[in-house]
Amino acid sequence: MACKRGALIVLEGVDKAGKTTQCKQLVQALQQSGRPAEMMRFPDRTTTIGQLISAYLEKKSDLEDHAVHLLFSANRWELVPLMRKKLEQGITLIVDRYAFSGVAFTSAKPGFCLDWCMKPDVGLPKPDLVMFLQLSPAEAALRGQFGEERYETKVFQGVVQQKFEQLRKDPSVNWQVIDASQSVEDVHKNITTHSLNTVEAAQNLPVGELWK
Ligand code: Z5A
Repeated sequence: MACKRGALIVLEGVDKAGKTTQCKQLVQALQQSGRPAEMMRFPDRTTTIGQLISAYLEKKSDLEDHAVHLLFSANRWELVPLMRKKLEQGITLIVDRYAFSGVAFTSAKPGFCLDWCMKPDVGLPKPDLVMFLQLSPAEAALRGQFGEERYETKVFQGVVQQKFEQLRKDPSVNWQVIDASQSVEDVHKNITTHSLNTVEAAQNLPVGELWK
């Protein structure tokens, strides 16, 4: 007898918006309320593909821009069988970055358009909810300096922010913009409310296909 499926919930946002902090707290809150939940993050640096990506982000290797975009996408696809299995088992997945980061970061590079960047991720499991943690560059700066990894510069992050804005205009995706400048506790309350509604709504619906 099939059980009710888990929801696929994604947190997106620019650098230092608090995605990881909120993903962890949300998983805990769902578990404590008796709803099975697990966290995933992309890139998943533990796989063979993820290790190539990690070396690239840490600037230990250089990869051609199209090639690394396809690796980020392949890193999601390789986890799809596991994601589907967990969702079918009734486990809600809280995902730290997904295809939207893939598109926003690559399309922020010269010579790339959104359309080309979206293609490799067409058909991925479609999130039931994507929460975009909105934070201005000035507020992000208060949370510390940028790190040493690739992409961690003010100018590049500004272009990434604009690309996310373009992606959020797509009505086929259930976007919720969250004010990430509030305290950790207030952001958590807001995110939990949206997530509980989504977990209830998703349980009797099939998993959709992204951008199809
Ligand atoms: N990338 C890509 O190019 N293509 C793809 O397909 C994918 C990703 C999936 C992965 O970085 C890089 O890969 C990323 C995009 C690119 N590049 N960049 N930039 P990552 O996943 O390893 O790391 P990250 O996602 O960049 O982490 P982050 O953005 O730096 O952090 P965060 O998860 O949003 O925030 P946090 O770690 O939870 O919090 C940051 C700090 O702020 C920390 O000190 C917290 O204590 C503090 N914080 C959090 N919330 C608050 C509030 N509410 N108030 C005050 N302070 C707070």
